[in-house]
Amino acid sequence: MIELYFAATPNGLKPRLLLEEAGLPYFVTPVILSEGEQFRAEFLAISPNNKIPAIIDHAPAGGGAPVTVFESGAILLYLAEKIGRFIPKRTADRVEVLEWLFWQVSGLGPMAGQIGHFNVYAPEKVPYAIDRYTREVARLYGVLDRRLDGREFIAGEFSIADIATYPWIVPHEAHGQDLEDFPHLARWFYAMSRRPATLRTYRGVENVYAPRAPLTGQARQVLFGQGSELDA
Ligand SMILES: N[C@@H](CCC(=O)N[C@@H](CS)C(=O)NCC(=O)O)C(=O)O
Repeated sequence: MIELYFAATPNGLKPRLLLEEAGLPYFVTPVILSEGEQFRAEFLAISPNNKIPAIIDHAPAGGGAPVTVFESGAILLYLAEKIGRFIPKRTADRVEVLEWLFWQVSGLGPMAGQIGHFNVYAPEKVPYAIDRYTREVARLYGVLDRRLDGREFIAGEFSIADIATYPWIVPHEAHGQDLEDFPHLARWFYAMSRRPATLRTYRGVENVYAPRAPLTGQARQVLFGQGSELDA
């Protein structure tokens, strides 16, 4: 059984989407980020970067002690390899999936996260930051739009590249993007939205930014006030 340390954020929803697609048995351990549960010692032992998602595989392949994994990209890869799905075996096909998986976790996710922060959470409007990150996310959407021209999925068959990317397109309005500007991306996005596993994953998830807004001063400090020392 897989234990998923989860909050309903784009990164949290990625492994849940995979688990739903795969039909793998799992249970959720909620992590309330605004209350600082990500800084608890038990959680840090699994996820030293104090971020969700993380998993514990209580029944790893071949037996042995439970396996813990943090970082959404590593989790998707671990689970895909465990079940032998959503990641091709052939080297050339596999590397394409990995390219787009890494593109998502190192580019789209962090940049969209920044514009989400400045549009939704920043206590004042910072025009330079809003302009900088809106443009960068538009550039990334453009890259993905061109990639999806003539392709049903991001890399070959449906894969962890699609699973990683979809939750970061869901909040496109909060990211200042209009899908009408990206027709190939829009076609892929609406097809992804209609998949039964997507519908199950997003049941009850209205707005990934809503649960944490408006934030109390204490929650704001927990989420955005951390320095190098653990002080939560
Ligand atoms: N690179 C990480 C990013 C994870 C991440 O940013 N998680 C956020 C929620 S989407 C989080 O746990 N934030 C809590 C905090 O920063 O204290 C991944 O892909 O797993």
